[in-house]
Amino acid sequence: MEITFRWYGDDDPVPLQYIRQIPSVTGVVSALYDVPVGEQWPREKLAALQSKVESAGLRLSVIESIPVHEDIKLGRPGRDELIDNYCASVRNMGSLGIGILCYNFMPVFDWTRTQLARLNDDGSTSLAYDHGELAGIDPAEESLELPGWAAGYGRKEQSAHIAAFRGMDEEALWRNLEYFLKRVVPVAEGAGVRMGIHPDDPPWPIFGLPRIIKDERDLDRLVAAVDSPSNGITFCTGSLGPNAEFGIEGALEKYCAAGRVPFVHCRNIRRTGERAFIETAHPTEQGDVDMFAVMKTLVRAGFSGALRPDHGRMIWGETGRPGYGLYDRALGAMYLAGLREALQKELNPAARKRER
Ligand code: DNO
Repeated sequence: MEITFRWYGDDDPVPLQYIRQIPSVTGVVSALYDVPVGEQWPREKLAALQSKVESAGLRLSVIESIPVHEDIKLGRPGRDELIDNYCASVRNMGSLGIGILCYNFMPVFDWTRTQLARLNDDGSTSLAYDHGELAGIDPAEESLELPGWAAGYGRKEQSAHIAAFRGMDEEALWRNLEYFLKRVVPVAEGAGVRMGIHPDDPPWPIFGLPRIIKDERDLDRLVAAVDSPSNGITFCTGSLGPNAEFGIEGALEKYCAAGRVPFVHCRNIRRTGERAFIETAHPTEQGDVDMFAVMKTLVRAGFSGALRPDHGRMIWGETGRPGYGLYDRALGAMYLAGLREALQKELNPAARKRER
């Protein structure tokens, strides 16, 4: 199991050198941020990213994400060409030995929060979500700044997309996801790339748009859509956790046993009401996700994929990209590394022997 850290490229206020200094972190999760959505990712650009990461003494372990063009999600004419481009990008990743791809199939908006800096008692700030507050937000409003706001599309295009998805039911979105997977997954398998869909975040519909990767039933349907180890899940505890009904450990155990979890996002949240939560520091006692149980499930399963600390709070006066500062995520990485060592030594005597 490799501990990784997300890096947003040269514009990231957190340099690769700092990531290298976090004990136990060996892998980087990144992407090409300057290729327009829908176009092929050139192999030489990916290779340049990879060598930059490697010259900092790290490994480019995961691509998060190659965005899926809205026309694919809408099932519009033209999607076949866009899917061909997607396949070419996946092949290029694979040819460079980058073996994990995280992607999502959320219409228009990726992850969404209603507060970017909610003040905690200790002076730190957290990302937070309250469905009641979202009801008062008009996504066509220009002054909004939400972290998962669809980048890469102009306002007009975005409003047109919203209108198109509002006329679509979940079943139609499923059919478009299945169409996409049936074409891309075999290519990924051939290229040695394991794809992991990111669950909808939060795990319910927002702004009247359909969302389909919310719970265990959805994840079951996803893995059944194409029977391949390359058709997997990015198991994000903080996206699935806001739904109190979701049994994190049971589901994680099941999908790991099926070989469908290439990548894990460890994020803790505290539910603060019906469809409301705040993002907390990583340790179990800080939130509603039992991080010890998550790590125990992974160690027991012999998980060999990548995991990363997910969103952190802003602490020690840090400013930066919401959820993606250095300090709290680095603390998260250390905590996860501590759990991993303790669990591996307890549960895997062979590893303990080697340790001596
Ligand atoms: C949020 C991230 C998501 C994720 C995409 C994957 O912090 O987990 O933006 O990268 O949903 O496509």
